[in-house]
Amino acid sequence: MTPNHLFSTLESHHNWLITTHKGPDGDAVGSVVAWAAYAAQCGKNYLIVFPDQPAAYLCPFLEGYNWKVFAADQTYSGDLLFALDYNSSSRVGEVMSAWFDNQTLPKVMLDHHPNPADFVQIPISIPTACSTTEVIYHVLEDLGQLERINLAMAKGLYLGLMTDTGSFRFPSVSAYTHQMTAHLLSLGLAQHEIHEAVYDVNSVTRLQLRGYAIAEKLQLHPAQRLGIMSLSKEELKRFAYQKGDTEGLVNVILSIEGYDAGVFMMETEEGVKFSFRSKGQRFVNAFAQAHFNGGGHQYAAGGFYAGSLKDALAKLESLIDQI
Ligand SMILES: [Mn+2]
Repeated sequence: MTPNHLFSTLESHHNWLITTHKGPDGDAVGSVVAWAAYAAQCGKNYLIVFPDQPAAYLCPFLEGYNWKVFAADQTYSGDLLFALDYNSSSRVGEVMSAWFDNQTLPKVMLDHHPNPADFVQIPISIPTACSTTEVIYHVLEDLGQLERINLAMAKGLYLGLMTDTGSFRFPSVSAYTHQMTAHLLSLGLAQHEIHEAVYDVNSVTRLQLRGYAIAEKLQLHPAQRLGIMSLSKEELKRFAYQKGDTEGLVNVILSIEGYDAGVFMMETEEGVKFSFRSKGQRFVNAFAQAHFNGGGHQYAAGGFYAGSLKDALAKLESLIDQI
């Protein structure tokens, strides 16, 4: 499945630029960490370039790595460019995508989002993989490089697996996922430390924001088996919102008995950000794409509305039977 020329491309380039999508999540950070650690294992120089600052809880995973947040007035030199955990250059945001598209160096994508755009020379897309770190593992297996995986790589690979599968519970988890996990644990990986680093780092205001959203801001639509949660700029400010504070909050809706779809909406300076989640026979990516400039996976998609929270909510409510 992995193109033959990938190996020769990796061999013949020594300065790797590693990028991931805007608003990097656990899989994005896990992927770049695993790939950077692999670069180091192979004796390459590398630089990780993020479109924006990763959330605070993910920064400890980046300790000791060479990474920067993209700035339009800086130059980033390398001879091979990697796009990890995204399937179109638009996913790095307007400013960085202009830079990305202008680069003449060879580009490699490693990703698991469906329907990749044609934006790199070597696209490696495995939509059935539960995370991009699983794609990376697959590629290393195809290249006969599994023995190169060290503890540093294992940490990144596990971080992506754990976060993109809701701790190994989503339908995307396969026997292969668990075989990969078994290999990572056999290297001495302390998996409980990764769970604690991601899930046991709540601030009091973060918990209070989540409690408030559930208690006061959850609209239930039992006939549609759908819940909608929304937070305004003022509400976020009241609870000293920090990036990442609302991550996974939308999944709470899916945990309600009899509900199989959830929408979380958050007001920002630019407009309203949406997170759509579903399970079972219900899919949300087509809806997100058709109505809210978004897309993603069948069960997890994002979206955006350029306008007020009130208008975004009104639009969503008018379309409620189509979700
Ligand atoms: Mn992912």
